[in-house]
Amino acid sequence: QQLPARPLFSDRTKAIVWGMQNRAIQGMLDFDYICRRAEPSVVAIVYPFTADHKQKYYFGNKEVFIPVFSDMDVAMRKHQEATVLVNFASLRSAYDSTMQAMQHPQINTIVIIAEGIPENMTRKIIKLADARGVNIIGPATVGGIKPGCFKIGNTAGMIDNIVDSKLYRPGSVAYVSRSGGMSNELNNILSKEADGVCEGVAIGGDRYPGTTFIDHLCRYEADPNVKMVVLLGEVGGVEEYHVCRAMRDGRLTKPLVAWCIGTCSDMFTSEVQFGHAGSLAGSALEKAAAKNAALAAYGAVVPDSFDTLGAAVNKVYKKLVSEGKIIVKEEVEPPKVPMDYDWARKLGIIRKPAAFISTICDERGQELSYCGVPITAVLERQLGVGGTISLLWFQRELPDWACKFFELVLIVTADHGPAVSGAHNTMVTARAGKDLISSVVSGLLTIGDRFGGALDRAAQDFCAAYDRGQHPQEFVNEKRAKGELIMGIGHRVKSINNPDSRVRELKAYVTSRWPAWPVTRYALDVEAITTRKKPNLILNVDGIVAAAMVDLFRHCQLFTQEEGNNYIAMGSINALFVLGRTIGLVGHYLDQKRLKQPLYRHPWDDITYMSPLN
Ligand code: Q5B
Repeated sequence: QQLPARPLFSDRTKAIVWGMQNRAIQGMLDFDYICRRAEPSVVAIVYPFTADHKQKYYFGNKEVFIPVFSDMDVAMRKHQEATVLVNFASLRSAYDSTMQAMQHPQINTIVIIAEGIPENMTRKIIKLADARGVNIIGPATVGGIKPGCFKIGNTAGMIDNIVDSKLYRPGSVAYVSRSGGMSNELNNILSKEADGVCEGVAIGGDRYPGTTFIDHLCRYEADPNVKMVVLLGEVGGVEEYHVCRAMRDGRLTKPLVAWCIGTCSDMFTSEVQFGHAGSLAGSALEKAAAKNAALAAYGAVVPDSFDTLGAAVNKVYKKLVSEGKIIVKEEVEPPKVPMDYDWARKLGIIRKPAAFISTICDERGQELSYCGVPITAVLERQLGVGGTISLLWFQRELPDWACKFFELVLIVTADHGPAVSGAHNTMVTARAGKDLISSVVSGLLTIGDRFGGALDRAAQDFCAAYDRGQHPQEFVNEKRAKGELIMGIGHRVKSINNPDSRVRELKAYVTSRWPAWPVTRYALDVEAITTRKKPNLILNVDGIVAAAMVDLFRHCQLFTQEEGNNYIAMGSINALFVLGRTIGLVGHYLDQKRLKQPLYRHPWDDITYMSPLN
């Protein structure tokens, strides 16, 4: 391919990037900023796997939005100022996207990053590119860089590396290499041994690169800002001989320092494939040593080894300076790019108070852990739902009898029929066509003092009365005198004549397994008094769980009294009912949906209508 003599990139070059390569794009914008470009070089992103939207980046410390298009044709139409496509498409889609991009005459340069594109496809790309006058850099390349103007994708690495190699302003040396990694090395060498890079391109490691050494060297020849040139070739291929011929014919006249990597291939008894697809010597001519000898023979400065490449560059550079062909310019500090928060934190140079603290679980490592216990251990040790509650709610491993109690509570509170407030609300909501979460939440929101939410206050009241040594009769009298209901006492349908088997089971469990249960005893004494007044004023399910939990906190020897009181005050006992009843509410929701129940409308004859005027 014969490249035009005009430069590929300027400080006004605008590019479209194919692929959601956020880091690479931010890297390009950071480069633009330290080069003092007036505007970011990336104008649009093409990514077929997302809806059109805008993606946020930084230009210096200003936030900018770059539009993302799912359709390349739309991106091209809306951003006709773009002349470059940086194509991060995978090896599977790079061919199609490159061919599509070449249908748009606005695009004059396409950089193909993907490695492993089948060679027959690359050759088709090159054929069309030749016909359309499009410059292809790659495939299998990191790209290239033109200091002060434009950076392709991830070329030259992170911003501190770019600053270190003075890539924010043009130098006098242009280079062309195959390898992207080695081009980074060249950026460094040229900033130390000369006045830095004027332009550098890595043509990529494939056997058929879209553009070759000679294409770029001819461009550099025509560019008055380029005073000397570096060529970093490698074993395999014959591209370097085209360079020799051009030197011989006088088409390349600028001082050229050249080295072909892979001279060590002679030490192997068989042919060795180096890193790139193209780096395999098919004949003696393709060996690095042969190519170095030819380059030297045609006038290139060829060092003894890669180690002395820098010294060779320095020698040529100094000569050009002494001849007045390179005027050393005064260094100007580049603007500072604000460091990314994540990177600064990684380097340990900033600290910030966390917005949240979490002490119950950690999902960041290899394995999720509940309060320090890996999830596999929770399973292996069969800690069960009760053990999981013990870890996640109470941050400690409670004894087996306590964990089993939690499970028992969940079972007995899971449901108490469709007539109770919570289930009723869930069913009405489900029948109004709402989703599972809305329906379940509407049921949960009915939980309160009168229905399923009396546990915490029952625990507080029973234990406070017990602690102050108040006789149960006095406690009942005091409550009556204050006009207060006793939390945990009373039931709409259950009574001493129709006992609540759930309470019976819980009572049996607690009295047989608890090391001590004085508060439960106290609550039962209260029940003995209230049921004398009315048979339905029994210790209800809320009351028995509440009293048992106080005894659990106090006698399992794993909580201080203060910790236990705090857990009650925080609402942890009500939480048991909430969790248990959620199971039933989900059941009621599914039941209504399964039965395809219609919208519920309460019958008029069940409502007494009274006008305030009557
Ligand atoms: N009286 C539970 O009341 C209920 C009294 C009392 C002193 C009391 C009531 C109550 C405290 C809160 C509580 C949890 C509203 C209940 C649950 C889960 C459930 C539900 C289910 C499930 C029932 C009649 C007479 C009046 C009252 C007096 C009533 N309670 N005195 N202390 N605690 N309890 N909630 O039947 O002289 O005639 O004026 O608020 O523990 O929600 O299955 O349904 O699993 O889903 O409507 O089990 O006890 O009685 O209010 O008409 O009162 O008894 O002062 O006396 P009732 P009321 P008087 S378990």
